[in-house]
Amino acid sequence: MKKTGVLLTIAFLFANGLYAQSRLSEPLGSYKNMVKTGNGIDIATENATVSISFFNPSLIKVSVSKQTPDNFSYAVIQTAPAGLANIIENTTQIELTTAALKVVITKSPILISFYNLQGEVLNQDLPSLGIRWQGTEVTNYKKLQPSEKFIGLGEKTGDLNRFGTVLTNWNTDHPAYGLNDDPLYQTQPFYMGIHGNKVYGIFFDNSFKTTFNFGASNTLYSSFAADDGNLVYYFFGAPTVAQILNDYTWLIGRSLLPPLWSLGYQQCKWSYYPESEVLSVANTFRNKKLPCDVIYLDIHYMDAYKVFTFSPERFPNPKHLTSELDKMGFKLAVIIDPGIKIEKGYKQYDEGVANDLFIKYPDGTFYNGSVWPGPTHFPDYTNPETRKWWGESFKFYIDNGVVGFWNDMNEPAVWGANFPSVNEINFDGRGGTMREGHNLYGLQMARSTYEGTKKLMNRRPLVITRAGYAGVQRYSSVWTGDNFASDEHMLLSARMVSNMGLAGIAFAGPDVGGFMGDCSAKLFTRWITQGVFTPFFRGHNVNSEKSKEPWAFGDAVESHARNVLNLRYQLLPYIYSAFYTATQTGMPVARSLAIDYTFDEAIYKKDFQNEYFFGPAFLVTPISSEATVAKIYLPKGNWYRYTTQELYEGGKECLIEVPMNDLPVFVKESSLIPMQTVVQNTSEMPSDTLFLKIYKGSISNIFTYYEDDGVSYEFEQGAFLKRDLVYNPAQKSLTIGKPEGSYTGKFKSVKLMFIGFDSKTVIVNKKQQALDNDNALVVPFAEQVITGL
Ligand code: MIG
Repeated sequence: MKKTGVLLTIAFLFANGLYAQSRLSEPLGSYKNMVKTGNGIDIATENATVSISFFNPSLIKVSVSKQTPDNFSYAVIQTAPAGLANIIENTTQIELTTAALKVVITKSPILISFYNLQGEVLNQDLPSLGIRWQGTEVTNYKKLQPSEKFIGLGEKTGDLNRFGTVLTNWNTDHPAYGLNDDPLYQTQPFYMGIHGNKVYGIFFDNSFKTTFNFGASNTLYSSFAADDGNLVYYFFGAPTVAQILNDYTWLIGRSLLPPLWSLGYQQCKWSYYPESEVLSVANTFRNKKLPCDVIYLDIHYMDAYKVFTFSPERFPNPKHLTSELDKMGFKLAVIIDPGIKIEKGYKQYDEGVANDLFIKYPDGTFYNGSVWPGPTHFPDYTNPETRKWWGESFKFYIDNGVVGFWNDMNEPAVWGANFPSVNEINFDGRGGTMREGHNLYGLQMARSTYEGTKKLMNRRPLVITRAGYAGVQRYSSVWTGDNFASDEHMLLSARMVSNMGLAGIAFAGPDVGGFMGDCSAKLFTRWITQGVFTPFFRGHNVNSEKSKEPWAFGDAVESHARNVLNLRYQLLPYIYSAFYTATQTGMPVARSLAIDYTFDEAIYKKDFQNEYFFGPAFLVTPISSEATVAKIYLPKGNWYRYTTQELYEGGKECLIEVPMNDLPVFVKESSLIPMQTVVQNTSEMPSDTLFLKIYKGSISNIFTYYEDDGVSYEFEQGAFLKRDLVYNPAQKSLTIGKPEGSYTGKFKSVKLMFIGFDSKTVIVNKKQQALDNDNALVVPFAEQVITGL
């Protein structure tokens, strides 16, 4: 008895001690030993392993794990080469130096600091907290730098500068989200910190629920935390936002070159049906001469909401529909939800069950959740077999002439909004639960859709997705989900889209006109104008409200819509070239001013934070619907108001008049803007003259002009036309560069349109040539130097 009592007491004390201990946070602890790994080092600490590896001289991976280090990632597509860092160890610290950065790791306790080669701190662990666990939750606390600003995290609401906020990543279907609501549909766990004249980036590659604190409720730190998993982050130390974006998109992959037709205007509604209504919408665009390329079918096209079916009543002959649309120059896109209706005899259900392709409970039974079709199973897109099967299923649509695939509800959304996190998934053979897989579901669905349709079509599909994770731009475009018809939402969408650009997603846009709520004529006017300067340009409408097609707001709005849609189509050579740049450097199409004016305080002000660049030339200053005068900010330099060609001096705020029929858009001095004649859709050929606007300025400028057939993958074999257009003010010259690639191109000649220049003549081929009354001159679109500007 006595003996048992003692043992019980010991057991009690022991258990109690552990219990007490687990109620506190656990630090990373101090250094035990270190090994060199070829591309970096592994440090054993008291409680974990810290691996540091170098992907390039300013891109460093930090991986902290209590268990076995795990290199699994659906985002990262690169590996670390060997030999980039010089490693010096002494009794108190380890120093790793590359051609661009110095990383210092103190030993007791382990703390990591990143310095530039001038010895200035870019980012460092907060000494008092460092990296710590609470249960499975792991957090890295970073010391707040003086006046530090934070930008990033992709598709989030809120302000451009995220200082003072906490943001969470847990992909969520959030209809009519509020202006500061969080989380939404996407997880883009990448941000940049800005302090002094320094900037750095951090990508926290962890797909569990993650939380970023940018100095909220405390004065000491910014932090990033994950519910579980290893603490794996990538540090970007290149000196500019543009270079960091280049490195980030190199690491996780860049945006695809979209089919040219997807850069036109797109019309959507929940839902156009039956076939006759779809054709009548298409006809209306053509009759009214409103350019448009794509029409969408929303969920009512299906038979009982079963994906990979058409309703026999509403769409008895889909091939007929797509061939009629094709004659009018329209492409058809259809919505695809992940949930597969539980119904014996339904092909996708039977195949999914037979081949074990759906998500399961731990006991091996299929998870059954309800969405539009009623009880459904959910494909496990982390299973390579499922991805292959899903991809091949698109043969059904493709045989019917569908070329656009709109992936919805892939957070995944389920009635009740609580997809069980205990559900098990394949994770490409590694295994895992939806607690880790939830934020990856949209990414893997988009991937399956893209890989399948690309293979079947051998032409570029349009893939759109609502949910995603870092890297989604490798497969898909993104729209900002269920927004609302309000000024605030229109302005928010400008921020969200340029924020997605800061996360490597070039092809993004909102529902123009607002998905929910009535849109006023004025709001629609402003929004369709803003849409012209948005990478992904689609009108959509929930349908319980008033119609939102460009003709639904009366004659005046219709005629304005025609003007701006015409402009969108005239700008396609410019826009397509901007997309090409995004595929090469990660420079987005909608460019936050934080890219080029990172250290200009004014751009972060609430009044100006919606402004962004559309491609290299256009500064867009979104304007609310009731405004007749607006206060805008023009960064340093000279600017031309696009519509009036009036010159403005930047580096200050200014008041501008903003009549409803105008464009709140400025052109940066020295810009080059290639344009074409208006077409009603992209299968119509423009005239064979390219229109090149050249804006006088004092800075040299290179525009990378890019063109290809717009639909195939032949550009990968060199079938493109690429050339630099160079304006050099010092030499008063314009150079049309040497063509690269084997594609001939649509344009035989180029009409040079000089804006802001005094000279009435230029020198072409050593000969003086007079400009016409509009200060323009037509020359062959061939390699040459024009001087005397
Ligand atoms: O539960 O398919 O965001 O664009 O029209 C709503 C119907 C499902 C949500 C999408 C929206 C789409 C709607 N969908």
